[in-house]
Amino acid sequence: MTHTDTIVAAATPPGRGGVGIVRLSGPKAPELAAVMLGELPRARYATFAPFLDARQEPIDAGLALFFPAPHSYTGEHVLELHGHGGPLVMEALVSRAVELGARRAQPGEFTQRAFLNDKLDLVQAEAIADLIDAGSQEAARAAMRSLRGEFSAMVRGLTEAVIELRTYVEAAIDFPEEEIDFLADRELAERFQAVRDHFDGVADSARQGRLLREGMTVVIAGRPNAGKSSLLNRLAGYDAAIVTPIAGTTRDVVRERISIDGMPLHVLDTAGLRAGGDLVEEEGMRRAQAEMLRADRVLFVIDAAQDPAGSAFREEHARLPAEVPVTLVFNKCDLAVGLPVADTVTGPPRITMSAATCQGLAGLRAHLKLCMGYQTVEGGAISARRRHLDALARARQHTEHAARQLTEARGGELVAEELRAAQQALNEITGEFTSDDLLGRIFAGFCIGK
Ligand SMILES: Nc1nc2c(ncn2[C@@H]2O[C@H](COP(=O)(O)OP(=O)(O)O)[C@@H](O)[C@H]2O)c(=O)[nH]1
Ligand SMILES: [Mg+2]
Repeated sequence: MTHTDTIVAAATPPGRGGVGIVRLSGPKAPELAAVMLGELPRARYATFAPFLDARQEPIDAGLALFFPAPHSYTGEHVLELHGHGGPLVMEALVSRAVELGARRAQPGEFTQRAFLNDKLDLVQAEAIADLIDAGSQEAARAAMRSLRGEFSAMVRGLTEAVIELRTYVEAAIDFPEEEIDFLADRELAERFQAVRDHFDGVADSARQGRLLREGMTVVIAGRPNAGKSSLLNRLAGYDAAIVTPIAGTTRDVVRERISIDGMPLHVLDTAGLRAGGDLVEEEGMRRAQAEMLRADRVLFVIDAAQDPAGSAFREEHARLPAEVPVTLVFNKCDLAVGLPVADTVTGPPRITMSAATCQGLAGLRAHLKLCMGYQTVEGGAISARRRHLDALARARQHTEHAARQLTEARGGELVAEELRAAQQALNEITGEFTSDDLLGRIFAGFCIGK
């Protein structure tokens, strides 16, 4: 895949810095280098040169690096100009390149070209964005593993297992007189089971990888004064939200991004749920409801001293989104000593704690990790996205359909067809099979200049 146009962008973030880098990629890069630098620098050597404007005046002077195709990040001719990191210098260099026939790059366009030129697969391209966006050390390390190809290798291994199964079935179709016996073979059932187990292993890693990247969102809800904002502050480790003994203090949604052992946690504190608030509080409650719909979990905080039976939850239950899981947090246990906190075996899980003394806080953190299935992975996690999980789930479903065709209909053709579909879904992950639409969506999430 060759592009006819040459793209340019600042590769370093906007703002001031010691060094700023402008990058060009495409067929015109050598020609532009010759004009802007006076001559084409030696390939892959750092060459000190003036960066010239149209009147041959230096815009800046710095290091020029030329990477001839195909041995570059994008696989095309690439020129890097390392100048002084000021926004005006960077813009002047980009404008000069545009004057000379380059085009300003779209977000992620350099990496998209690298993908289209087979420099990396789609999972690796996504890992680059994940590395740049990583919110914790663990997430950065996981992105690096995906970038090195560990996740791609897992997906390819799984794809090969599916192909092997498919070949086995297709061999049977070629010999129709033996097909029926063959499809009833125990060996085939065992092979199906092995592929299923393989799916489970890869999906497990991918789930952890997605958690590391995206984390979970929890909404703190409950009656006014139950200690919701105090809980947010304890989880955040500083006073993010205003806490007072006055009911109705929190009116807007307060958001904090924290991490539990590397798992990003988005915590949202909301206005207390009660009847008879003023207009602002009403709006706050409406927003709280909207946030709960999008959450992975609701922490319903109860004042254990005032309401040891948790009747607030029973009263509000119907107004909480039915599909979002809830944890009941019995707060203020420091005041509730001796009070029996009503215990039920059924219903949502319960945590007893005190935002004042921090008693039970570690238990709540462990509980949040547990209910998202987050674990610190031995040997290291990889980074993954929802897109990967969806494709894995689809591939798995096709494999299950194939297994059902086998046991119920004994139709070899249909088994093979489903396995083909499974293989195609897996190919979407690494990008062997993609639509322009999907590529557009993936690379639009990158920063400009990457
Ligand atoms: N003793 C005690 N007081 C608490 C605890 N949590 C919160 N409070 C107090 O309860 C009042 C209401 O807390 P706040 O976090 O604003 O509740 P919210 O309305 O649910 O956000 C404040 O005076 C807090 O200091 C707790 O665990 N123990
Ligand atoms: Mg509050």
